[in-house]
Amino acid sequence: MKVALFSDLHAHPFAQYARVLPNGRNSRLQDALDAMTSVRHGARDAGAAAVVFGGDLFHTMGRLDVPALNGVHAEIAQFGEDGLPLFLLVGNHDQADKAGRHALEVFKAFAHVVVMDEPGWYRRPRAPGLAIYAIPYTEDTDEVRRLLGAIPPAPADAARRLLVLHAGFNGARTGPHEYRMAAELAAGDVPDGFDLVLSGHYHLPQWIDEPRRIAYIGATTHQTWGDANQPRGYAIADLDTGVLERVETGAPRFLRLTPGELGTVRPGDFVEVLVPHDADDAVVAASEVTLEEAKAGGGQIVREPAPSEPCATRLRCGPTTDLEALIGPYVDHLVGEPESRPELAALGHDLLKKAAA
Ligand SMILES: [Mn+2]
Repeated sequence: MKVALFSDLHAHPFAQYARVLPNGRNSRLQDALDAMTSVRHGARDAGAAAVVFGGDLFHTMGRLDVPALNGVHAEIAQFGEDGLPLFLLVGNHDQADKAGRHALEVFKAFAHVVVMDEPGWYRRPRAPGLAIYAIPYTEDTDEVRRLLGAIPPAPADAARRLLVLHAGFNGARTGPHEYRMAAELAAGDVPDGFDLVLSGHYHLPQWIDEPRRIAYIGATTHQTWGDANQPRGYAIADLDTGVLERVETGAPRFLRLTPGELGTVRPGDFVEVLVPHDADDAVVAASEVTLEEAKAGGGQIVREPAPSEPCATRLRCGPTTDLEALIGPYVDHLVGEPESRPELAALGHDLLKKAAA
């Protein structure tokens, strides 16, 4: 049995590099909607029994952008025409308040959609062999751990069992701008008995554990510069073999490249071209032309920072030396004029005393 997976869509009219399309829509929102179409076609072509979404359908917490809601609503309706059951988990960005209200409520009206907004087992007659235990996002990791320890037995007639959550896992790699939870789950918190454990939340698709039992689905598209050069897309999971096939959508990517790598740019990509700090203006101009010829959707040429002076000397202090003892050698190292050193050293000692108080 195959299942199509996507997560962290964050459908939103992002302003950066956005154009207004002939249909009046923000192009960055359209990119997310087109990615949903890719997931639907990928699921159909793979013969998937169902589609599972790992949370964060929308971007802005607590309120819905009207074009984003209408566009996502229309895409979700299309999944029904293909006869595919669509299981939607509530992520933190979909939540509106602590009382449990969320942005996915409206989709409960679709017969093919299952909104997983409470911990529990979820099933659909169209995918009779599949049972999904879902844990929607909560910031209380201890509560998630408690729920994981108290999962009721799976329905006996379910041949395949998935666990889907939206949580932070210890050891996961995250992008530079991603919010990392203070207390995270460990792979060992997840009980056995599932064919696959899937999480949304962190945007980099990856396995969490060595036996390849727990995976981050990863975000569907690139959203910000924090995503640069990282893989994004959807996945087709074969629950009989445990193999997860990752598929990129055609959505624009955020890329940071050298001029020599510009051949990898697809039309529409957002590209930052890194040139050496001392590149002459001709190199910069040539890169600008190449970027334009590649039909990038936006971007710029950036000079790399000049390399800092290599460290010629080391303070003669061991790594375990206490801070008090470091001040003298540090001031000697930095300050050229010997007559100003005592005053600065005294200031340093004074600051340390204040900091310790
Ligand atoms: Mn999230």
